[in-house]
Amino acid sequence: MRRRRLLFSLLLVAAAGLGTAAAPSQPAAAAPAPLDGIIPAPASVRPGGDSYTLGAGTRIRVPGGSDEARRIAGYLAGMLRPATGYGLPVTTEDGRDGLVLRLGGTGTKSLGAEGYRLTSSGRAVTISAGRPAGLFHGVQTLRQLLPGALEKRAGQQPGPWRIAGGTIADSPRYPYRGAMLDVSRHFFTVDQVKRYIDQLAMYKINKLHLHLSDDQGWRIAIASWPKLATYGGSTQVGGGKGGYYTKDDYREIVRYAASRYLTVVPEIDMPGHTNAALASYAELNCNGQAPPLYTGTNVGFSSLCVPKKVTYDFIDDVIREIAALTPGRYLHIGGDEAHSTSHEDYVTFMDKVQPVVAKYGKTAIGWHQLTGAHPAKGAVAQYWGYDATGAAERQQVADAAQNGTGLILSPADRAYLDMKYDKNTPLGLHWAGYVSVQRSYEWDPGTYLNGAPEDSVLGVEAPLWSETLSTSAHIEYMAFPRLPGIAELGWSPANTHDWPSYRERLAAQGPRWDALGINYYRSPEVPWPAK
Ligand code: TNX
Repeated sequence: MRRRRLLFSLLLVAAAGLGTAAAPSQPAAAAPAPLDGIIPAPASVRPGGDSYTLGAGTRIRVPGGSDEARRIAGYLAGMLRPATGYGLPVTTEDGRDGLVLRLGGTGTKSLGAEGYRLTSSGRAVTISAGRPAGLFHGVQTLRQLLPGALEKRAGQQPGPWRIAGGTIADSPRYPYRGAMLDVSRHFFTVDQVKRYIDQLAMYKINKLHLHLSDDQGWRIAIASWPKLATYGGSTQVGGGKGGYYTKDDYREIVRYAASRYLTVVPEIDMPGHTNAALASYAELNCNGQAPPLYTGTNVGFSSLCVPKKVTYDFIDDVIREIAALTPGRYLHIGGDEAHSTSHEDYVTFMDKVQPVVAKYGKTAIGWHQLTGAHPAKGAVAQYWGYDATGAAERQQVADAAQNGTGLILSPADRAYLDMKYDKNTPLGLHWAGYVSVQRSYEWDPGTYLNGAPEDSVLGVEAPLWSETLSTSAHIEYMAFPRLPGIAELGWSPANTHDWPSYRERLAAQGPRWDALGINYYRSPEVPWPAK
């Protein structure tokens, strides 16, 4: 049904294209975008009735007007005004026309913490939700239903600004839909992180996992151990000057993410991946000697000193200070590639560190190696294995899931945005193989890990490791167009999964990304419209 509808609208567009062959400057955008043409695919779509057209008289109504709903209305207005050129005043007056944002009210409870309903007719487009996050996600849907030229910031664009008639009722498949940014291998500024947050929000991603420490750099100020940031953060891969977030910088990231309904998940990776900390404080080393700072890309050579008491004083301070900056429930403790820590030490270490996370009121997430130790009650494991991962390792993760450990799925040969698309990709790595756009999309989080109960899966995450990436253009080239696919796997019901229609929907994002200045990879797998 969905496919037939999409095909039909494509035929319409194609027919419109033929009809205007004599006048190529005429935009072929006569029909508004179909309601099921967005990413992530909505849970349910009922098209029909007249479309709505934004006009000079359109008002944005926030009846009842909680502060948060008003703020979202302001965000929507700010998004629509530049390209439409319309005033779009925001009012708390109720009414049956315009763009209406309704928070609470009848029938919205069933939409859950993040769901929304969007109803469009000739008179109004109404977005209803039980919670502000749902309103915000509904606004992202509305945005995608309008032409990509909406995103241009070079003055008024021609329009028309039409939204197809019908109803969307939508809520996510999974509560955890994350993206990780490695700010350690290369440092990214607050503004660069905000730019990525805005891009993630378009696709209803709700977690930003920041990989804040690694061998090459410690990126967050810790008052009780100041040299971590000032010395441990003073370089990066390749020997550049690195950087770190002051606590105010970090609060600003957390605040900005929250304004886009993303929660920040901070990660301090340990006991391995800790050279920057070991270089900053000699006493953290078993031999009492600080190693030099590291600017290469090897992994697995560093370890905190498991038997020393000072190690746990250090961890207590770091986790206390970071927990205090973290409104979300999760705190990620890494735990991957601890190749310089004996298994026995690793288990001892995790037994000691997980209670510290709980003591400061947070839930620990670890890379899935944590399942080889004793995951604490309520702990979450992030699976980053791939097709070549051995059966025993997979089984260990599945067994932990059966015992109550929640899972976040980030299979490296599907969800790792730092993997090259193919052998010609100028950036990225390929230890897990090449990850084409189709490959990154074609898997089901619900059935991916054999033996793991379906309800153990909290969601998905797309990590972006930055050994080879140092600019926003680099981030975007690797994330786009694969990130929206992972976002869709996290949001959309399994029965919407369909590569042939997905690639058409993805292609339709191209003009929007062009307008936003996103440096995406024009993969030949996707039928992009000509520029
Ligand atoms: C493996 S994935 C790592 C990272 C690297 C990444 C590069 C994981 C938990 N550890 O240290 O940056 O591969 O793709």
